[in-house]
Amino acid sequence: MMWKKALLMAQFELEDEALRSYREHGFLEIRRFVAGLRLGKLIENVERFIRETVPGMPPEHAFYEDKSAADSLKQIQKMGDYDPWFHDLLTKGAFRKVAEKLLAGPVVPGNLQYFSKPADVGRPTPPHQDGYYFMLDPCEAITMWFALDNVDEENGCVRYVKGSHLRGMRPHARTQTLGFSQGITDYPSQEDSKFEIAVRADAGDLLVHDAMTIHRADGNISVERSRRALGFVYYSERARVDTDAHAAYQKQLSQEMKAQGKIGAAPNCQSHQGTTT
Ligand SMILES: O=C(O)CCC(=O)C(=O)O
Repeated sequence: MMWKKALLMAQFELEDEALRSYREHGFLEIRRFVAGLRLGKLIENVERFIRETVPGMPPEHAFYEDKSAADSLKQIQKMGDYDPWFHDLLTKGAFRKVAEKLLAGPVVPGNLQYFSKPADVGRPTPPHQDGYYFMLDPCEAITMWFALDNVDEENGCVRYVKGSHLRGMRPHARTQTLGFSQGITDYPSQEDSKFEIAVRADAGDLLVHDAMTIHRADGNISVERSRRALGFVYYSERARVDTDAHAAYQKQLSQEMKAQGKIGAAPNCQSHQGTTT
């Protein structure tokens, strides 16, 4: 398993310029973070997880656009809790090192998620700030969005509002979007429109954003291109979670989703810390 060792051991140096840009803009693009054979193996493992592990997962950790259609899988939560390969990917090696660098110190791995917008049916991601879901004090955390497909405006690339991490938490309220239950109510402001940028990515690229950075994505309007990604969440060790508030929120959310019949394993298909559900 040399390739895996290589991925976990990868030395990744962030230039001072990249750090400066991350602090100023609230996000960073790291091109070809994983490439070649290692990328192929990573994607193979995601496909293995979906084939072998998802069917046995509790419904609140695997969501579908349409519960009766296995190929409409939209989101997986807590992959590291279900599979040692993904546990290692989250907790050891290159992804964690980037988090430690950007958060300037030790981190707590929070979650490893799968985000999919299946061709034609993948719906938009509402504008939000991850920190609103995380309930941290201080709000020091990052999310890394790792592209498994080439993404652009057609299949729903991520859009960031440059500098929004420096302008405070915006009001959020419930949305009808499964997996992203909270969205910013007064979006877009003039400033949002002015500073929003669509970030295209190729498979293997890593996009990193601050927990305060506003981001969203359009739906996937391509009829044939998938739009798959992994999301890695890390908290700074300095951040404290309001665990009671978090647990109460997640319980209520889970009940609402069950009542709407929106979660559960697709019949024909063989946490919440760190989630944005
Ligand atoms: O994949 C998406 O559409 C959004 C992902 C996201 O919101 C995140 O990574 O925090």
